[in-house]
Parts: sequence; structure tokens; C-alpha cells
Amino acid sequence: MAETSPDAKPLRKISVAFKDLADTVNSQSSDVEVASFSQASSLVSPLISCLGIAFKFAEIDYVAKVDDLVEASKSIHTLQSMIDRDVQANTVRKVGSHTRNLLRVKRGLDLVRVLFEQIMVTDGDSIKDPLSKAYEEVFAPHHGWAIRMAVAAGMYTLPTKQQLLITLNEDESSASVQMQNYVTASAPLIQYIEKLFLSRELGIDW
Ligand code: 1PW
Repeated sequence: MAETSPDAKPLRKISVAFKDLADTVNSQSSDVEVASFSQASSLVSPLISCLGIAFKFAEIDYVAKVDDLVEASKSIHTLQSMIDRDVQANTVRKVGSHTRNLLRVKRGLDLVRVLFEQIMVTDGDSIKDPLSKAYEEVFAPHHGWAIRMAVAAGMYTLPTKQQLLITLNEDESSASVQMQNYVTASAPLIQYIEKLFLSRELGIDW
């Protein structure tokens, strides 16, 4: 029955959800809803847990921030209005604010985007180089020494690509299709979120 259960293909679920969001962004006719964004982002959490126990702290941090956005979606309709509320309340950079959490979750989605890109162009069975590159590009500039060391240590207990594929219930070619779908879909969404920050002169490097 595992084949037909809804969680049997987590990569497929991710790529479908982000394709929907990308369609919204690309249509330019409606704003991205907090509900659909947070729901799609929550599908990425199982992927982080596949990276092993050493990344449990990253998963806990990511899940908490996505949960905060899920909670926000009960009273706030769009990402735009969520940010504007924090601007008005002067809480954009406040620890735990929805806008701050959105910026962190956006980085998580960007990390997965670069990770998938790197996995697809890297030979061999190790995902250490792909994840290291993604981390260096997306998160390392924003993390202090202690977190960077914990991440570096976690790189030595990663599953192999084959182990990851088994956990995700994919083979090499089906995984490539879904990863490419996510890479294609997430790019315009990430740009859209960055533009929400930059057009309000909130910065994205904090
Ligand atoms: C989708 C994420 C994939 C995770 C695997 C790669 C490792 C990424 C490492 C994340 C590190 C989490 C540790 C917590 C750091 C927080 O200090 C920081 N959060 C993030 C996501 O950078 C800032 O959070 P704050 O101060 O806004 O609560």
C-alpha cells in the first residue's frame, strides 16, 4: 500500500505544489497566498529529515518557522499583506516575526533548489559536495561559527544518493524529473519573495 499512500512520493508532492505557486507568480494576475506558500513549504520538511540526525536542528528550526507561517495564514491572506503588517508595526526584523521567518524559509527553499541543481550535475553517490555548495551559497554568509561547524560535522553522516532515493521512493530518472521541476518552479517564486522585500527596501541580507 505504500505505493499509493499520499506520502509515498514526497518529491512529486513538492514539485506539484511549487509548480502551482510558480503558475500564480508567472500569471502576474494574483498575489501569492500565505496559506498555499506555507502549505507547499511544509512539504519540504520530510526532505530535511532524510539528511540524517545531524540535521535535526535544522529541521526543527525550519518546521517552527513554517508552522508560524501556517498560523499566520489563518488571519492574513497574502505574503504582501503579511509583510506590510510587519512594516507598519515596525517588527520586520524582530526575532520570530512572520516576515523574518519568511526570509528564513525562502532561504531553505533556495538551499533545496541549489542542492537539487548540484545533485543533477554531480557524478557519484555522495551528496556531500552538492549540499556543501548549496549551504555555502545560501546560508553560510548568514550563520555564525557554531552553526557553520555543526553543519560541517553533519556533512559526514549524510545518506548516499542511493539511500536518499530509496527513502524518497524514487529511482534516478524519476527523481531527476521531479528535482528539475522543483528547480524550475522555485526560481520565480524565490525571486518574487525577494522582490517583495527589495521593493519595500527591507533588504534580504540579514
Ligand atoms: C531547508 C533547510 C535544509 C537544511 C539542511 C542544510 C542546513 C541548513 C542549516 C540551517 C541551520 C538552522 C539553525 C538555526 C539557525 C537560526 O539561527 C537561523 N535560522 C536560519 C534558517 O538561518 C536564524 O533564525 P532566527 O534568528 O530568525 O530565528
